[in-house]
Order: sequence, then structure tokens, then C-alpha cells
Amino acid sequence: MATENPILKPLLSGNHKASSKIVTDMMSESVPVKEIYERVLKPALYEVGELWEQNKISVATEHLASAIVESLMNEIYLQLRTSKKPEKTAVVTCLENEHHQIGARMVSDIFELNGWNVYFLGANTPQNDLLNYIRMVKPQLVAISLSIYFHLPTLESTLNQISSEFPKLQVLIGGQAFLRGALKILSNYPGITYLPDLNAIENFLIQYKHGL
Ligand code: B12
Repeated sequence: MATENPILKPLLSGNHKASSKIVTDMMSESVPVKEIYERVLKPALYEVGELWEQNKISVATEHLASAIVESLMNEIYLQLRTSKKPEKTAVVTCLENEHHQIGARMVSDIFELNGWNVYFLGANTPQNDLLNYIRMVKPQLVAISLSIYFHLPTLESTLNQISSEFPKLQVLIGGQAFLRGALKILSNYPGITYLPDLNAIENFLIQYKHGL
């Protein structure tokens, strides 16, 4: 029998305190943040999505669960601070009309944990504003998150603009849209890398650091 994710019940019942205790207990047992995200928070949200799709929970319950997860991530973030001066800069963003920002936020935290200075722009960032931001902070890398497959034209338009204005900029893409067929566009953008999850990102960052 599959073991139930312990945080699912408190998230669905809106029990912030119990959800927070599960995370703080894991932090005090030195469970890495990446594991808390990948093994607990992400699967719980995927399950919330399935329950919602099957009409077993309301939109209100789904909103509550995702709001609690974001607040747990804020609690975790306070523990991420390091005194080391970051050497590289990344911009992490969702595109215009893309309202799913939790995956991108996890990506942003993994960059910070690996010593990067990160500008997390969050959900629904207009294309021109993203471009202006890149011009302003001159990052080494831009990470773009896409959950909804129908936002693919926006991704393509953004990638076209980035590749023509910043041909040397490292671009990472990821998110659930790529589980739903969006990967086919990659053949048009040989310099752009798709990564599926936080483990892959951490491996990528280790290789990047060693110039591989
Ligand atoms: C919470 C939620 C919402 C919230 C988001 C709140 C927020 N603050 O982010 C709100 C209410 C806004 C929302 C809205 C909608 N949602 Co919604 N939502 C979800 C839910 C339940 C959880 C999303 C989440 O945070 N997952 C957890 C994160 C951690 O997972 P992740 O995004 O996959 O990220 C991981 C990887 O993909 C990767 N990754 C992510 N980004 C990046 C970026 C890079 C560069 C890299 C390398 C890797 C990477 O790393 C992360 C860690 O492993 C999902 C269910 C699900 N399966 O996820 C549905 C889900 C994504 N939503 C869905 C839908 C349909 C919608 C709506 C269209 C519903 C509607 N009719 O209005 C709208 C669309 C809004 C919009 N325009 O974007 C569908 C999408 C299905 C599809 N075919 O595309 C899902 C899958 C639910 C379902 N089962 O049907 N939603």
C-alpha cells in the first residue's frame, strides 16, 4: 500500500500549524530543502491538483493548500540565508498569464542554496518587463517556468527575443507544460536547456560551476 504524504491532510484541512510542524521537524532533522520540496511539497500539490480535477475538493481548498505551501516556503527561506557573497546572477520567472509560480520559486531557492544571487520575478511577468529586467541586471542565466501548455506561443516569442538580443545568455526552461508536449519546440532552440526537476537543476549547477 502506498504511504500517504503526511502533509496532505493538514494542507487540505487548512491546518497551517500542523503543516509547518512537519516542515520544521524535517529542517531540524537536517533534511535538505531540495528533498522537502521534491519529496513532500511538490507531490502534495500534484495530489491536490488531481483531487481538484476529479471534483473531490473545491477551488477554495486548492487555493488554501497552495497558499499554505507558499507560506511554508517563506519560513524555509529564512533558513536559507548564507553569508557567502554570490558570484553569479540568475533571473527566475514565469511568463505573461502564467499564474503557477510555486515551481519557479523552488527553482529560485535551489539557485540561492547553490550560491547564486537570484531575482525571482514570480507569476505573470510581461514579456517586455522581463526583457528590461535582463537588460538591467545582466544575469548569467535566465530560468523560465511554464505550467500551461497553451502558453507555448508566449514562450516561443520570449525565447526568440532573448536569443536575438542576448545570444550568449544561458536559458533554462522547465515546468509541467513540458510533460504535455511543449518539449517539441526545443529543436528550434539548440542553446536552451530543459530540466525536469530540482535534482537535475542541482546537477546542472554543479557542472556549470566546474565549467563543464
Ligand atoms: C496551485 C495550482 C494553481 C494555482 C497556482 C498558485 C500559485 N501561487 O502558484 C492557481 C489557482 C493560480 C491555478 C490556476 C490554474 N490552474 Co492550476 N494548479 C495548481 C496545482 C494544484 C499545483 C501547482 C504547483 O505548484 N505544483 C507544484 C510545483 C512544485 O510543481 P511544478 O510546477 O511542476 O514544478 C516542478 C517542476 O516542474 C520543475 N520546474 C518548474 N518550473 C521550472 C522552471 C525551470 C527553469 C526548471 C528547470 C524546472 C522547473 O521544478 C519544480 C520542482 O520539481 C496544479 C497541480 C499540479 N499537478 O501541479 C494545478 C494545475 C497545474 N493547474 C491546472 C489548471 C488547468 C489551471 C487553470 C487553467 C484552472 C482554471 N480553469 O482557471 C488555471 C490557470 C491559471 C494560469 N493562467 O496560469 C492544471 C494544468 C493542466 C494542463 N493541462 O496544463 C493542473 C495540472 C491541475 C490539473 N490536474 O488539472 N492553479
